[in-house]
Amino acid sequence: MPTRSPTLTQFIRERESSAREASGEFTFLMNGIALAAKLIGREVSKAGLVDILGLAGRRNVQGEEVQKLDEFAHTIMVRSLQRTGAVAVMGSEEAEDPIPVEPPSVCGKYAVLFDPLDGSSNIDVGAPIGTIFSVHRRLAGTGPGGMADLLRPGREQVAAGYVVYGSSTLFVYSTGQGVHGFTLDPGLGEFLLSSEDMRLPLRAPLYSINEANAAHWEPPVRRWVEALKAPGRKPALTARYIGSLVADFHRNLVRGGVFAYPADTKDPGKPRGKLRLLYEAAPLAFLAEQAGGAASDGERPILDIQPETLHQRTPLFIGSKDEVEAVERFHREGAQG
Ligand code: P6P
Repeated sequence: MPTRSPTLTQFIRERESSAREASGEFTFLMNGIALAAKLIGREVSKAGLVDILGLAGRRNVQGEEVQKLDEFAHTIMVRSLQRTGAVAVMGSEEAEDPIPVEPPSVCGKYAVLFDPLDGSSNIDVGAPIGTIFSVHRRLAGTGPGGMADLLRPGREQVAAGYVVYGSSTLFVYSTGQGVHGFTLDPGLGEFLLSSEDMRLPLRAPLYSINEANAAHWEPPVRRWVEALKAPGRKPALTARYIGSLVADFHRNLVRGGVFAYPADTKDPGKPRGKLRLLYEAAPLAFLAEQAGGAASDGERPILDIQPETLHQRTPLFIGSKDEVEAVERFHREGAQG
């Protein structure tokens, strides 16, 4: 008895076969990501039981302590993508350099960037964490891909999505034909369609920002946040901040809201803020625009930024369109002094 809701694979085949070459390579790619999500989710759900909590005793390219689950998630993503036969090169938050797909693995036509386990600082407190992925078609050529296939503006993505490992495991993606959400049925081991064509409400009922950094923000950001909290504002906003980008973004996609991680002067090593462009901001910006929202670095759409380095950071304002447009206005006014 087929399930009433289509599985992720069935949905992709129904939607994608009309929209791209019928090679099925894209379906293999998405199945590979979904398999990695199931494997990572299984370990995340056991994190408290198995000795994989705590630090792996080394620092990643970002200079951050690597949690053992980060390492596991990275390895699972690399192996699963290599085995799809659909990928030419990968970029991972956990790897300084591009990871070309080389024989005996079969090289495919996609370049994939990912944050294997975002929000990992929340692993040992049971808060939701996630995987974020961004898919480009490789530049012309065959054989293993390289950095040029990865350093692409977000506008060129052919797909993007994320997985939330929370009270349930959710898989949300878009190929430019709307944003669709799936929920893992652990008994079946399948992601089943749970939210078709998700839309971001225009007005934001909530804002999500780490106000502990307020003293380090640029003046336009401080003025924007003060306007969000102004007495008499209609509708009054509430504040929600989980400190896990995927969880904060997903809540806003479902309820409406705006999330911000601005540039700040707190860490001289991170003048452009904490979040990364290629495998955090750009994929989520793709989803936000697909859902009728917006994403900006305060001055221009995230999707229009031409990346220069694999791990470059960017300020991020993302979610309900009205508020993203408002923060850009504050930046323009600020520039006029
Ligand atoms: P802060 C998690 O470590 C992360 O990279 C994102 O998931 C999250 O949005 C952000 O950092 C939280 O940073 O400085 O507010 O703790």
